[in-house]
Amino acid sequence: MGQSQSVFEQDQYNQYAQCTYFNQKDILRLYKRFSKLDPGRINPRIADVSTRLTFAQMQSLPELRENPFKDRICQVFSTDGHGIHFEDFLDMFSVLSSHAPWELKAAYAFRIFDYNGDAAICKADIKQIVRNLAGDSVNEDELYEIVSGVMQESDIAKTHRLTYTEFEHVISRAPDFADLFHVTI
Ligand SMILES: [Ca+2]
Repeated sequence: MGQSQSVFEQDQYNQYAQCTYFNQKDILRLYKRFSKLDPGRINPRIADVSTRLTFAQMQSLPELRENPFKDRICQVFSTDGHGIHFEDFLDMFSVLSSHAPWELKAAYAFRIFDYNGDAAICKADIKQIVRNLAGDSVNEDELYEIVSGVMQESDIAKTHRLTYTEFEHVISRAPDFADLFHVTI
């Protein structure tokens, strides 16, 4: 009975286990969850690494539903920018898992927060981050104050944008940061 449950070849499990923080059992469990998001197209007993879930399907996961950065998380983990196939799904859960080190989460957070993809966190990015976190409770003046405050304090090199090192410094002092990029599977 055990063999019929295996779904992936042993080599495949080994490869996934090497690239993630998961063991074979976790990987199988995640595959079941992946297939459940689109049961009409994905058979939970047959390995399918090409079918892509839509971002809307992904965001129905309780782990993402309430996350203010769920759109960006999907975009960053999507290999093709449009959908999430199983390996993207596995990567995402691995980075968000409690086993992933803070530094890895921080590196992904940098990509997630870099809305315009210029490899820096600029004022426009910070504005968008605060908007996502605070919603309409912050008005334009307050937003301006927050962005200026972050820049004044953290833009050490005075480039009007935060490099990765400067960004790491900001989030290392933000106690809620880890909660945004942490799920339990
Ligand atoms: Ca940017």
